[in-house]
Amino acid sequence: PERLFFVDTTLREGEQFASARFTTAQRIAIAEMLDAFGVEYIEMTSPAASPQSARDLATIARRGLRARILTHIRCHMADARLAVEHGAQGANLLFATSEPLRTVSHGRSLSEILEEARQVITFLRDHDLEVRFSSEDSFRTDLADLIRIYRAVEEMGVQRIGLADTVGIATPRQVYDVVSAVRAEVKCDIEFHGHNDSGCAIANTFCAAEAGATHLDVTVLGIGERNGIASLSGMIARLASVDPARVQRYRLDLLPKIDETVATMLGIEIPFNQCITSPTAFHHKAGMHTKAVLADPRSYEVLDPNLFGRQRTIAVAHRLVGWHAVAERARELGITLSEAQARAAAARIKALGDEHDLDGAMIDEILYSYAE
Ligand code: HCA
Ligand code: CU
Repeated sequence: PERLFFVDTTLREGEQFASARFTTAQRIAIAEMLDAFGVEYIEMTSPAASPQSARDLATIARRGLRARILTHIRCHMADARLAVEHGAQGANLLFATSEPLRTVSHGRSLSEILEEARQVITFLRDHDLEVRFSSEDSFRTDLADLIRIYRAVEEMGVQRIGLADTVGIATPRQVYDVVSAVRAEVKCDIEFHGHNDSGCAIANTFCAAEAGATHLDVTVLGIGERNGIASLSGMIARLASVDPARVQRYRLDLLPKIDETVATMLGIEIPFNQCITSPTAFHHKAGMHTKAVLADPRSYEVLDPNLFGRQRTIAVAHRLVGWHAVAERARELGITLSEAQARAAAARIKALGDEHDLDGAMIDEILYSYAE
């Protein structure tokens, strides 16, 4: 199998989403669902963030999940000690390296950053934690600086370096190029974290994997700061549409429940454009589409809904309906229509649909009128 891992950060990046405030029970439920699904890593909020975050990290780290429990911390000794004390199995270290963020937010030179990093990385490795070092805002960081940092931290003993498109500015091609350049310079694993400000989170994360990234950051529904990062269902869809074998190790049928559960916790609906789990993800409407899908679903479905415990819908209660879809609905009702009858029924539905909204009951009534 390919070396590709999901780092689900719903319990860290996702907690930075506007309406997120998970209780302990909800954090446990999310971690257990993700673990059952099969994500390899679960990233949790730093124990330095709040007392409850610290307790919940310890609780979930002790739970014996298959997924490794990581915590996302600043590259400081104080945070590193807390990560160890609370039982994290790995630490995802972050440091701002781009010009805009270094001057605005941290104001330290690269040499200062690396000096502190050495101490923190050594301490964490001595305590057997898996360590990742990520450059915040990697795509506005000078490439030579980036490579200098990654080579230095690799030499200090990290298992993985991370590239973060913190502001969602990177283009897919740029991600491919930068990750390829970094891939050529380090031997360790590479993580990618992509924000969605310009709508490229999934594309960018996929390009990172194509260029050799091994660890992909996702959250349930893509929640996170602002409009979030790559979603778990989106990345599964992206990989499965290339080759379903790439995701067959996951419990794909659990995806709808995971997305629904987290949406409910957040007080939102699953977005209509969410891959796989949107209510309309497998909804076919226009006559040309429904005719083809009824003949062979692969005509307009790149993903098989059954893989994810979902079903397609063939919509008939609207004016774009085609007679094939009408005939199929009649068959479901046990009514046999001739082609001429199905065409006549479709014409009726179209005319009515021009006048007002339709629903399934109205359509069935029309079809029953042909049954006598
Ligand atoms: C942030 C941090 C981060 C970290 C990503 C990472 C980002 O909230 O700014 O550690 O890889 O997007 O840079 O989420
Ligand atoms: Cu982020």
